[in-house]
Amino acid sequence: MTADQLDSRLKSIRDEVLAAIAAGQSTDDLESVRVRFTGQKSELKSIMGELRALVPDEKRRIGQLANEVQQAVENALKARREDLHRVELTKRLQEEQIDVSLPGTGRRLGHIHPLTRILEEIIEIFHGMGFTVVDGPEMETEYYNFDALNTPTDHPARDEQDTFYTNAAAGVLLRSQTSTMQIRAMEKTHPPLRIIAPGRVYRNEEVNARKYPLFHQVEGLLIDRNVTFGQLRGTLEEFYRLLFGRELKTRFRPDFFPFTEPSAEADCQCPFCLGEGCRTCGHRGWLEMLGCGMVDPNVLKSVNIDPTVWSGFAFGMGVERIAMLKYGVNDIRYFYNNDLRFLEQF
Ligand code: 2NM
Repeated sequence: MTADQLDSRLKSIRDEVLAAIAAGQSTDDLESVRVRFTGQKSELKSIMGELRALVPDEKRRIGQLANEVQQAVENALKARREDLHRVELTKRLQEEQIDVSLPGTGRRLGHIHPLTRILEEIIEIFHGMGFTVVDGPEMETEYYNFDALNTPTDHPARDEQDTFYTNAAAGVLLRSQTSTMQIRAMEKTHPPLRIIAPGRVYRNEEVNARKYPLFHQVEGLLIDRNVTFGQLRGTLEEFYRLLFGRELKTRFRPDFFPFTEPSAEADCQCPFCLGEGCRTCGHRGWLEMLGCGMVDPNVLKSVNIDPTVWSGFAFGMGVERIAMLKYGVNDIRYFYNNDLRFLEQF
């Protein structure tokens, strides 16, 4: 090309690029304009190559024009890029605007089930008196649930009417008490021994306000030399005191359990009326809290503990029952219905 042709070509390239830059709608657009018009394979680059063939004067004139075009394109790109960047930023800022004064998306917090809470409280109290927790299977053998606990084969509790037998194997059942764990602990640990066994137990009973086929028990066991009924009383009184937050009298009424002799129901003075009589205690002034007694020598023998050296006391309580008394709940089914109107009160 002649110098004049190059001159007019450069000018038309300049006009074309500047128009393309002005028309670019994004920083991406600008980048492709830049590559197309000023990149290695662009016409501008090849025109620069042709300058060598010109005479010095023309070379200077056209070279200068080429530099001016190059400079103009760069300036235009830079300015347009800044414009577009500002537009894009403003758009983003607008789109991503947040109103910090809006209320947050509330997250509903759950909380501990009332039964778990009372269970933890009971465990904590006995833990403070040196009892450790033992835990074990809910599916048990007749041996651990009945035989080792001195329960004769013809005892009504062993009836299919009362206990859930499984078809896993002969004599495999759902434990009806957590004393199964006391037996397992005594088999493994030499006395002295101080344990509580909290957990689920199962009894085949018709559901009503006070009974549910699944419930929770905490059973306690202390084995040592020369254990007395007075120590049992002291332990239970301390339990009532910490559970209800005040000093309360205890009352024993004779009862019978196959695994203790003598056996008793241990009541405590009603913490709500202090014996005056109120709705919670059914105007009796006393709350029936738990069963207890001195461990039967036959139970100790079944786990090879010498009853002439060792003696002990044991007790067992229904956790639902205690929760009902403490929280004034009059129907055990509330604990299992999962009705939030009930659960949220705790
Ligand atoms: C109760 C009442 C009285 C009891 C007995 C034993 C064991 F394993 F030592 F024989 N554990 N728990 C016991 C005694 C349980 O529940 C009402």
